[in-house]
Amino acid sequence: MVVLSQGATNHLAFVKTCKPSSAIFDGVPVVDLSRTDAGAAMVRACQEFGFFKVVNHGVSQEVVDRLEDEAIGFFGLPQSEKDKVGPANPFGYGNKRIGLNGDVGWIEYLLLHTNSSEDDKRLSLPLSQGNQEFLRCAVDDYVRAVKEVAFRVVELMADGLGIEPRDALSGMLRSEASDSCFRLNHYPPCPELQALSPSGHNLIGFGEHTDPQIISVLRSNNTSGLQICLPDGAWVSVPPDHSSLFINVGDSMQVLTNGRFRSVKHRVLAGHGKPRISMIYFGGPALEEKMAPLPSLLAEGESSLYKEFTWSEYKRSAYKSRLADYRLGLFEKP
Ligand code: GA4
Repeated sequence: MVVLSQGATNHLAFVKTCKPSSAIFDGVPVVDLSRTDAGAAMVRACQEFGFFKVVNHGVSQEVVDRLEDEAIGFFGLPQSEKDKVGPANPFGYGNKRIGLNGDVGWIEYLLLHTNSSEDDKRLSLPLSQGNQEFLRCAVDDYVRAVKEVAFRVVELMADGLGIEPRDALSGMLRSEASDSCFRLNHYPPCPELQALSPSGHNLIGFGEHTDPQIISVLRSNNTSGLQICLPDGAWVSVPPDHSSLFINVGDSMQVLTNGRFRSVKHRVLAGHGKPRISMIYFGGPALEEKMAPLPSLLAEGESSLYKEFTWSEYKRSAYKSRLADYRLGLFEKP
């Protein structure tokens, strides 16, 4: 029998589990950004999985390490200090509650605007105090570097798909008005709860979902937990790789490519022995941007699979949904 301490039982309300899945995905597509066939390799990966990893991405290890150290420092602060930056609504510090509609997970996080002055306005983040000032700087430096990767990635995708102009996608992300955000996640280990299900990873850290934006660029420490859903519906674990960046196709990219690229359903399992730290840039378009297939991509006679909507409308609808909902369903043509 597993005996839980009072502290652990209080936490049970936030515990969701899923069937253990031990399959390790050894087929993660790898795209080397220094190769001339990078665009074609991305197109193949996005059509099949909506997911791949990038090597030779050019983000300096020093910038990554500094942010990871700052993140560890922030999540290590006393709860009362972290709570001063919360609750996330949606920006700010969140603890076990995800979004605004009742989703929970074994996670704590900081959700930030990629434009720090926006955060300062909206959140009155106490980020100019003590070590949080360093955290904000580390975030800004990392985001600056990872945005460059995102711009290159979508430009190579445009090349691979024959989109004209080739900056049709990157322009959306480069725009001053781009509605992008950044999250730092900490999945603490939970040995007591893990004891309830000794078969391994099956506590939900972040439940299954697709990302609403155009693309997401994810980096994690060397701790497993990320799983993606393959086209046949099987969940597989992505081997961690702290020196590569993982790319998720988001719902908006699915629309912009009229379904040629699929947004990838993914989730994170927690409860392993080591804490998992991840940092994710979500590249989105401007609020007024029309979300419709790029004209140069449509074949003759091909019509959009989706009704007309703006990113602002999609975002509003996403924030009314639960994590696992199929959010594009409301926008598909009958
Ligand atoms: C998933 C992708 C990003 O992490 C995020 C998430 C957002 C949140 O955590 O506030 C959402 C989720 C995400 C999709 C549906 C809504 C909104 C939680 C939720 C239940 C920041 C985003 O943009 O959408």
